[in-house]
Amino acid sequence: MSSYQFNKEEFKQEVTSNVKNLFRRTIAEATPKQVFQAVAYAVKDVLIDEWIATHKEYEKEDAKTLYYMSMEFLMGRALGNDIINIKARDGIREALDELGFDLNVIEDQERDYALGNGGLGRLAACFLDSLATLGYPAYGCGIRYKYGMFKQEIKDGYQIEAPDDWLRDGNPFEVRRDEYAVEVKFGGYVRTECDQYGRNHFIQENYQSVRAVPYDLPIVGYGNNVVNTLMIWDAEPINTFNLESFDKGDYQTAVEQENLAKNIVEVLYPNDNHYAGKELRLKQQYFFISASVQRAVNKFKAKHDDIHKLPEKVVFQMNDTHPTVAVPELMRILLDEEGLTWEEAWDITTKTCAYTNHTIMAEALEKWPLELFSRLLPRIYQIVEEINRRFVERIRQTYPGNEEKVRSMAIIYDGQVKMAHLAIAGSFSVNGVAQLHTEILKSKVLKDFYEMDPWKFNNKTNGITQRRFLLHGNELLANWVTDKIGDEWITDLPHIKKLALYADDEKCQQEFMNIKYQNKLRLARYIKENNGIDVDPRSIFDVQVKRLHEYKRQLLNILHVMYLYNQLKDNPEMDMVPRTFIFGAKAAAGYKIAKLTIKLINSVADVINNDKSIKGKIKVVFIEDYRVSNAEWIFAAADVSEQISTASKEASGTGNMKFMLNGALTLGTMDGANVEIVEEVGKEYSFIFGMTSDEVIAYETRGGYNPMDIFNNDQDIRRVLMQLINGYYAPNNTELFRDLYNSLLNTLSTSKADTYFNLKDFRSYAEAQKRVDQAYRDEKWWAKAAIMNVACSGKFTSDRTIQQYVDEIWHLDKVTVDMDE
Ligand code: 26V
Repeated sequence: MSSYQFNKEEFKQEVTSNVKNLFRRTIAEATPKQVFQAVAYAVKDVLIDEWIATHKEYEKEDAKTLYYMSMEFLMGRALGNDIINIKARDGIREALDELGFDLNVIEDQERDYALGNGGLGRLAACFLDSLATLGYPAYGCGIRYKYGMFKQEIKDGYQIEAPDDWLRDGNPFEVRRDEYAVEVKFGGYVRTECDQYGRNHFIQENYQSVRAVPYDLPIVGYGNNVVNTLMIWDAEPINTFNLESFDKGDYQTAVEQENLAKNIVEVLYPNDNHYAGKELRLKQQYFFISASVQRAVNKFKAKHDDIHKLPEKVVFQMNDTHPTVAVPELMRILLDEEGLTWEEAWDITTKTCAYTNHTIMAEALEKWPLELFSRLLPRIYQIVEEINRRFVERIRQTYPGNEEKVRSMAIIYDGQVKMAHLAIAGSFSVNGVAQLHTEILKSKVLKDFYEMDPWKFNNKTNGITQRRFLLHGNELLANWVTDKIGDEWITDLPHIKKLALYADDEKCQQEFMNIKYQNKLRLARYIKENNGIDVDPRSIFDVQVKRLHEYKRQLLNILHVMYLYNQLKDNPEMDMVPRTFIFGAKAAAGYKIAKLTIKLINSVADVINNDKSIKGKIKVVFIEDYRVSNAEWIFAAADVSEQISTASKEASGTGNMKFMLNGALTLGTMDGANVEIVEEVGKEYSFIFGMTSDEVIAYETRGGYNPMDIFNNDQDIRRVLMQLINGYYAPNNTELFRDLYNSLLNTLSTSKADTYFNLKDFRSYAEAQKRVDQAYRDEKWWAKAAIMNVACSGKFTSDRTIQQYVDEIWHLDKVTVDMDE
């Protein structure tokens, strides 16, 4: 297979001519931003040929195609990744040098594609990278939000949200595909007509509709000429479809439809793990699902006559319950447009759809009020009712006389449509995202469904792409690894195991720690520029970056910092390795306690960072606007990876894997994929603490525990908690952190206290932190442990995850693309 041959002189010419045509400037006059655009178009020029060739090949092979349906794709930046994957990074760097520009500066001009919240959206992005690299025919299907995840500013210690106008300067990589536009209908009512053969036809009338237009983004495989597609849908007014509404003077309808189109794709909901029941959110879901399902069926029908064969050529993976309307939407098309019987349609649908669960948090479960659901999607609702009727009938047949099962499993119950139940009923596969998570689904959360259809349930432990999170994000370490063991790890991560041979070698240890030091310098510079804080690159970089959520327990982390500071104040000579505690997190805009936690972290940072008496032994940094692009730098610089969720709550975590790959040691609970990380690298090279998930679940069944016992008996904890309400970190407002204090201790109100077991796990956490401090003093041991973490990270590549989805769920065939033909 020959791959793209980079020609430096041609490339320089193309960049120069792009600058001229786009901006009427010579290359010498161009700004970095303009050069970015010019470079992006030059790269796109290369990609397009491979993109066309890839889809020709898929057509020729008539390959089975995956549609990965997701409300979120957290892609980060494209340029740096794309030029690595076409193996042109070194060439382009040189070309830019000769034109007088630094590749790093040019890459830095691109905005993140922040079309996602956190773990679930980033997982989708890693999956697309692996699918293209492994050569599997796949589309990502999502929404082209006008505004992505908000930009976070910190003002006076508080989070301020600013809109992310990511498309302002245009997106050089996207291609609008007007020819694939489809119509999506909302509201109105359904009229039933009986034809001469006695068959019912369902006609939606008096509806509003929008025109869905797909924009394609290239997803570049690593060195294999494969370019897949992320198809994100934009909404436009339908006026071109029915101008009559104006003729009839129905001005109102026209305006409403225009607003509908504008609103649908306006903004990504910035909630993570919290269902709010917003009508617009359901509109977004049906909008992109109806458009994607129509496109998939149309594409299939263009080549095949027998719709019954759809499952042989098409598979829909639903990323959480957000795309679940794909089940009734496919049923609608098969019943109403293809004229199949219910049994035929159901057979096809349940062989085409598969569902991934990403959380056990009750507040994330989607349950739509019937009134809203049926008003917005009248025909879809009829179909869901019939799915439910038959499903309940099956439950009653399986468990005669057991109405409790009906209550707990029905799709429609208590005036709500339960999307998880619909997803399970309509799918041939239901998977969790880490071993522990899948076991909890089977034994607790989805127990009844597991008992009725055990064959549907399976685990697919998450993974991450080493191409972005090592090769791109940590070039120094990537080059070092390749020097030692060759470059097979880039497409076959388990090869990285060979590094273990070097873990005891003192010279290698020094080289490794020196690279870590360089990466810490790079992050220190970033922190200085963005936060104005000086940090010591020789201190331990102890990092917790992820969405802010009570179950992730950033609060436990900062309470421990407060405790450590108290110790240092009592005993300024205390022997400890200097530590920099680094946080990065966005809080959902309406999540009060999460926002207050950010304020607390910043208030503690203010006091500690300005206290000369502790001689810089502790620093606290909150990195503003944590996102994919700065995450790459943060992982590269970390010594300690904080993975401290309440056991059982974090379905998998994927940040934990990115830290490990970059040689940070895990300080964590036995939760999510931490369990498997520890299994791979060994307990001796990790710092594990806290309650197990069984213990947590046992307490929860008993109604919690009483944190007052700890408060009354542990003077250090008591002191820290009192500092939340005595103005220690808020001299002008002693009440500022009262809600945090109450969340830990309040036994007055109906809400339970410390439901995430912060105090219960505190001592064990502090003790693990002490072990970190001790361990870091032994430089050789630490270097060895860090290298062993990198060496044992092989399992956590998303290439492995994708291969398991392919083998056990999707059954796709690999395709090769040769550019010589
Ligand atoms: C849920 C909701 C609920 C309705 C409102 C908007 C919204 C937006 C996102 C979500 C997703 C929550 C689930 C989620 O992100 N789970 C995370 O998935 C990661 C990938 O599997 C996994 O590593 C994390 O542990 C898990 O928290």
